[in-house]
Amino acid sequence: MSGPRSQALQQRAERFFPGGVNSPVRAFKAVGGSPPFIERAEGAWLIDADGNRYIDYFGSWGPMILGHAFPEAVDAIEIAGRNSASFGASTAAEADLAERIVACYPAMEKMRFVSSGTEATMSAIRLARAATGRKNIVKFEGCYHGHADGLLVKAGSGVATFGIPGSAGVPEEIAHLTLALPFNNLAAVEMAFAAHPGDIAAVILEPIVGNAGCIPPTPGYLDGLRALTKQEGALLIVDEVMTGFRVALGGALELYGLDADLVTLGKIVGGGLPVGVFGGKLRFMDLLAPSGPVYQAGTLSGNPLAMAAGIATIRYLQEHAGDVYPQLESTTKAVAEGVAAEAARAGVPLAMNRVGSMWTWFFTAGPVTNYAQAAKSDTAAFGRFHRAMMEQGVWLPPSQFEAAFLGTEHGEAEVEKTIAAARRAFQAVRNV
Ligand code: KE4
Repeated sequence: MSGPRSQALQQRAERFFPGGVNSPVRAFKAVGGSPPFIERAEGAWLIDADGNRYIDYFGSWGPMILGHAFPEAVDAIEIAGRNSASFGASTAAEADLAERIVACYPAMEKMRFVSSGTEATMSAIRLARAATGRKNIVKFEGCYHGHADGLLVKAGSGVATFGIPGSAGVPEEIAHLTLALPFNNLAAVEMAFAAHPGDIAAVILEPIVGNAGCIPPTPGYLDGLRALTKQEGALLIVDEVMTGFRVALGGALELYGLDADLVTLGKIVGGGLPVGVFGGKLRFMDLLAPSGPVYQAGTLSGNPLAMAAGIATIRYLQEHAGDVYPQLESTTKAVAEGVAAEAARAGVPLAMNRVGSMWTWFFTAGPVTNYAQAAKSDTAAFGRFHRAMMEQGVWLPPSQFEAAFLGTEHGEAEVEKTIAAARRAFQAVRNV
């Protein structure tokens, strides 16, 4: 339960912002309780306006892989800030970061910086439509790629029928250009291409779903999508906004040896500052203005403070990848499996999916290999668990359908505290 100062801040915020927040998930609607307001954070810990401390397992929704207030990023932002926050003109720092990105993502032969993941995926789709002269897009249920109209789409009645608006304000005409298919089901994609031959511009996916909770690709699925899109002349857009630099230095593309026509990045690449990136093969990227006819622009694209934070973060990950990723793997394995063991001991049905340092405890027996199976989770039980963990100073993502993350500053003390808190929290889950 948040303290009196957070509650007062929430009341003030509700005067200015719908729901008192600037992004819906922060409102805790899915888990109940009122959201604490953060005053500062350090390492693996958040400190709220009432001085309460929490172990942070969402890390700004991914970016804080090196912990909060990572010293080299803080220093870099401070130095850049003294030279002015923004120029609206080119700087060396943009290519400095791009050089580091392309070293990790060779598929990104050229790229462009934007200020969010939404801008990155929206722009990648526009490029794909221009490159193919086709209008339709395939996405997957449970995958979230930001809030551009064409991506806020729910599955239509049948696999081959086009989407229906997933949000008020999205016109049917736009939703009908998107086909939402079940993840981890290649036959559904084959059927869609058969039903719409020569009409599908691109397939966009989270290579490891994070936005339905963590759902890894089944063996062969990604390679199957790559082969199918190549055969059908459609682009494969791999959205690594969440998985990029998270599951490996080279993201899911490195982990699964996958090639992509276009790739999107965000979150970690900006070190916590607003950065999105879209990039890919030269023949597509050179269609982009001012080289080609596809328009895309942004006042703060390549912002010098964001570049500085991104460079400091990616440089550290590149220089220490041999230690960072094994450490993240072992810490995450310990906490994810330790909590799952407590659920089993308490007789609470739980399916745990994990890839590296992104994972989800689904409150269902499982397995969870697609959104329909994830949706069987007992979200009320997850809500009770979330509230009981918050009361013990452990802040999980406030939704059953989100991935949890940890960073290099999470250690044994945090793991032990989390498992002990879960032991007590599962009692709260059961005793209703
Ligand atoms: P942004 O526009 O929020 O920077 O990025 C959109 C986006 C694109 N692609 C993937 C795979 C993403 O996960 C996201 C954003 N992720 C959510 C959390 N699951 C952002 C948190 C929020 O919406 O407040």
